[in-house]
Amino acid sequence: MSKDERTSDQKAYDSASISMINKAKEENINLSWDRYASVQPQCTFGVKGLCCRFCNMGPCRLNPKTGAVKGVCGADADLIAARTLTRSVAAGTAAHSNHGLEMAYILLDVAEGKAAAYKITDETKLKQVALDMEIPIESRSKEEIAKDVALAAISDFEKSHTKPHFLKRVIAKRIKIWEKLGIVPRGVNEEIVEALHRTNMGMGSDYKEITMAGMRVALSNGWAGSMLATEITDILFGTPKPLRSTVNLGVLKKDMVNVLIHGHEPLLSMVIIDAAVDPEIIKLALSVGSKGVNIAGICCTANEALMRRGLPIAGNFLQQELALVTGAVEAMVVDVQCIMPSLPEIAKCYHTKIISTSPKAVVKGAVQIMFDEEHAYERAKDILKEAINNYKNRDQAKVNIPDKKMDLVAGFSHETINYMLGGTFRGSYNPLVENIKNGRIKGVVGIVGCNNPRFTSDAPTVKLIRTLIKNDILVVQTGCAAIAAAKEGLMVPEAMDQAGAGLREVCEAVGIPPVLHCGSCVDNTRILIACTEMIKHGLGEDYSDLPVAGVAIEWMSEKALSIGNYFVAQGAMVLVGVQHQVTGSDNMTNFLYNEMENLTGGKFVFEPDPDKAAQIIIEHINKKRKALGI
Ligand code: NFS
Ligand code: SF4
Repeated sequence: MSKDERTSDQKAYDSASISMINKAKEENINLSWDRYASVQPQCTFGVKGLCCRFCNMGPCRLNPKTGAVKGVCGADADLIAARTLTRSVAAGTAAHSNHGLEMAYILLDVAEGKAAAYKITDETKLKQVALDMEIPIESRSKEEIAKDVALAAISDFEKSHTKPHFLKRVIAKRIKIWEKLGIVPRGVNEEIVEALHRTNMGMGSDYKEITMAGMRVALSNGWAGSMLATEITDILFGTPKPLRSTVNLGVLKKDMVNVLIHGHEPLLSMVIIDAAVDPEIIKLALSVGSKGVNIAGICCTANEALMRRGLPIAGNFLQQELALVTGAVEAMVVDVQCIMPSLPEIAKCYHTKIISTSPKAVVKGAVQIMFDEEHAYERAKDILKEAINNYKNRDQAKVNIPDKKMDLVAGFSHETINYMLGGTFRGSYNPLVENIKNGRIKGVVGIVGCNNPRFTSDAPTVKLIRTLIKNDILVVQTGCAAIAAAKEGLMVPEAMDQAGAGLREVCEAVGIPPVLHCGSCVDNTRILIACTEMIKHGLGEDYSDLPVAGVAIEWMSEKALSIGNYFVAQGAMVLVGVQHQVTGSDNMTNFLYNEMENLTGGKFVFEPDPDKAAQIIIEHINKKRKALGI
């Protein structure tokens, strides 16, 4: 396999990652960056969206130079690019939404007394959600309410020809825009199925229509699939409140049994955190000569547990392999999504056990301990015992835990933002809106998504954030991009020193960092709610009026495509650092990056350079401010 010739500091930004990349090289271990090099050159037909494999007359690769301007069926570049994109958006929507559906079924089990490891933790949130779903709450037990909420949530996925309940939360003017465009979303499963149907061979051939269907399926993610995942997770595990924690590979402990939780659904991992303090588990951990069990996380499962329990985070997406290279991990417990298939192979170089827990994501070469909600606590203990018994196999000669970790404050749900910026007695978005109007805060930018070996991992995200806060732009974050910023110390109140004078003043008064961790990728829906609140508190009349933008500069996942789409459909500008695979079609490129603005008020912008990206965003925010007369 060919190696990535970039130096380690060209591959990753933080020193902990760099040192583990070096260690992997010494130990002859291939990482994502090496595999990225090995697949070069990447297929230009794929990159440009000019390859269709949707039927068996193909695959058809279009190449105008050789006269291949249409597929066998007659599909042109516009159509092939549009269909491929919309299918990816449907797949990303499916991932987030299937996770949301899973949460809804657990809530139903809890309401029916069938899942002993879980309970209704946040009754206020439960009631709020019930009210938004028009479910009665007067003189009813929380279980009765929860059952109706769960059933209503399930119907948002499974029922056809209905609209998701949370569309009631959307500003009316925006619904009118969607009605005009024909993109008011319906049930999530229906939207996904229809998107797959629409993109078959011999279906519609209008690229714009198919792209807009992609917007609609994404909206069903934003206002149903992902939003339900967030709300139900809050109900079951608590709505996040600010708390302190630590981040980066240095959270692993030399003298403890290290267990990493990795993936996206917090159902098992939250119970693992509880089980780790079970006297039986502590006793066992001490009996093998360790000082106890240390749990830390990777990716969004980690973000979920960080937000609600202050769980330390070992790293983001591209650090999952590096965590194993420390040689100090007894078990990495994986559930669903963003789990590299390479993990078991790398784990073999050490004593680490990869434990696969989701029947939907059976990882080959892993120990299989399948999650089961009725016996969640027992499964969690089984997993911890497996890890503890593995401690004796740790080869100290191979252990190197980078001495690098950073403090952070996380837990910024939209309720928290409301409460913190609104003052002690009465939460409100008024002060935030006032600070935007008076210019102390120029705007709000959501910086989200993945990291990607195409870049020096995390570098563009972090550089962009530093420039934006210096220019008085408040940054809100989710996903792996949030972990990237946290590692650089941007999520502690002291980071206000790096902010412009106006933003600094607000951070100082309220005691918040200039960069707020809002959670996992499904929690981008918290940003939708925050934007809605800003409008309700007098900042413009529609989402497209707001001085805000979205960014997923290092994105790689189809989930990020779906998120980007729902923000553009909402009326936001979304900046990406990797172009959509549509550039072989001038029409599609123009549609997404220009013309879309005339339809939804939002559009995609492509700019991988963080300095130029910052300028584009600042100009955009200034333009929106000017239009608002502020
Ligand atoms: Ni989001 Fe979370 Fe990370 Fe990207 Fe993957 S973990 S759901 S997809 S890589 S941000
Ligand atoms: Fe080729 Fe059309 Fe089949 Fe796609 S759907 S593979 S373009 S014939």
